[in-house]
Amino acid sequence: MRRILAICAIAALAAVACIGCGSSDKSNDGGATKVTPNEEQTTPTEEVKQVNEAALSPSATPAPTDTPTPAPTATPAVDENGMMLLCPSQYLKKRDGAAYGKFNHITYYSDYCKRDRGATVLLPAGYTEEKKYPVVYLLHGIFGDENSFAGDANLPVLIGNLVADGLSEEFILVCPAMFAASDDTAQAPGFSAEQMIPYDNFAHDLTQCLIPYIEENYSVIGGREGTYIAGFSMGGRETLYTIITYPDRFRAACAIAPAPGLVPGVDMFMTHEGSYKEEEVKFADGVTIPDKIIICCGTKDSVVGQFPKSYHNLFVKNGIDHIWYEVPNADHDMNAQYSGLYNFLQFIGK
Ligand code: FER
Repeated sequence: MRRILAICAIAALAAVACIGCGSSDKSNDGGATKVTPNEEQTTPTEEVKQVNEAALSPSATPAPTDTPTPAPTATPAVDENGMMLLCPSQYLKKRDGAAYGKFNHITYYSDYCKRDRGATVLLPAGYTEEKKYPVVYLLHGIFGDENSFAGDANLPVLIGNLVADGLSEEFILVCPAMFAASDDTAQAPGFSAEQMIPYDNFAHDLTQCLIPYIEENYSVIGGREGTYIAGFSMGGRETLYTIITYPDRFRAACAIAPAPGLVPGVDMFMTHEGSYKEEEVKFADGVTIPDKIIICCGTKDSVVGQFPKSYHNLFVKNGIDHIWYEVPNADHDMNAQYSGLYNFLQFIGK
């Protein structure tokens, strides 16, 4: 209920600000606020397929004219860094010969928050204690929780298909609840400076409590070598915050449509004090840092707008090596989310 109210609050704020003049739906999407321009709502899979196909196929052949017309051009499928701009729609469909895992809910004691906290875990379909697996921590959007990604039936399908095709190694996916409230911080998510603190604090809960719990209770490679982090929107922002704060703990990172607030800024939701000053967003000399960092965002993101691009510009300015790309025609939606994950999950073990 709290989640629905919170989503309504985002939609209302967006409407007041006159952006995304259409319906808003945040279900089943890892916390994504999906703003659909005045059109019938479709299932995520249909929506992804339609947008993917529109973006990938050449435009219809124009009627013949007297003057020669240039050949129609398709949106490039892959960029210069090897990023597939859209997740191919067949990766979101179940197929024979691939195995798909199921999410389980777990509880761990957070010594940081001094309370039990939840997470969901997606083990590889053939999980066995005889192997040691990498772990990907996947962070949800604002107002989400540990069940946000677990409610997305496409996610195990995408992962199973990537593994079946040998594009990803088998890995354990852990989806935490990010809002790491402790007694001295805000107790509910929202758009105020005070309510940003528990989100940022998750970096400490993750590194001090959740990662050790997972390493103790599952058969994992562990350490920096076997630990990856990614997130969507608020989860993208906290992915960036976490790797700036704990650069030597993660092998690779991916921030999909990262929300504002890592550094000072103002948007339609709030004034962001900034978790870091711009000049602090850098890695100290000699520190081990993630091998790969992706920042990506839809070209039509009506919620976080140009903030992801501004992070890209800041990373360039501060000399942080990373990959930046934009997802053609994607809003703050599943197309952006699956595109980022499709590319990022192929880094696992490489
Ligand atoms: C904001 C804009 C968007 C913000 C958070 C978001 C904390 C997050 C959106 C999401 O997670 O979908 O200004 O501030």
